[in-house]
Amino acid sequence: MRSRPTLLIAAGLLAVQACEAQPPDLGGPPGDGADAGGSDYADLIVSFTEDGVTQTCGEVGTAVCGAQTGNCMDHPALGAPDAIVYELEPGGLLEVAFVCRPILDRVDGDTPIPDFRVLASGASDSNFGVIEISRDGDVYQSLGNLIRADQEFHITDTGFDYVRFIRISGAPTAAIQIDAIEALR
Ligand SMILES: [Ca+2]
Ligand SMILES: [Ca+2]
Repeated sequence: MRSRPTLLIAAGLLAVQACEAQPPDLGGPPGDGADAGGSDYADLIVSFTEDGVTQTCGEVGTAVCGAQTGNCMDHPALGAPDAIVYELEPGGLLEVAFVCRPILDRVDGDTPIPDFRVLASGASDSNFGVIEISRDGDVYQSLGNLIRADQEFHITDTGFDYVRFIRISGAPTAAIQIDAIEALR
């Protein structure tokens, strides 16, 4: 019995360590969420299109790390890849956020290296998605087209050194299957 307080303290220290995050310069919310250590995958679905109707399920301004709410808790594009995909339909839109930890612009000396990856299939030169990125979920910049499976992207050319939001607008002809969106660390 005497060892129990020690164990509890040790468990508490481990929990604190596990919750430590690298705070972004945006003043992000490291702290209490289940994902507070920083997920490498989109941790918030802001909105998406289903059967031509836009579903909104994330309040951008009040988003808290690890606290996806609404009807997106089980959204197939949320979190790590699991082979369960979201069908981005023609004309549709998927908007996700990295609330726990933003996507950072990575460089290797003078060499830019990719910063995030869209784990998807079904995209091609003729059946593409348009990728846009944003810091605040309000002002977006176009980053190019999603034209192949598991394509990697650089945020460097936009002038952003980090972003939190990615928006993918649907291809003109057929659906694109999106499993997850990964920040490269
Ligand atoms: Ca980069
Ligand atoms: Ca998935």
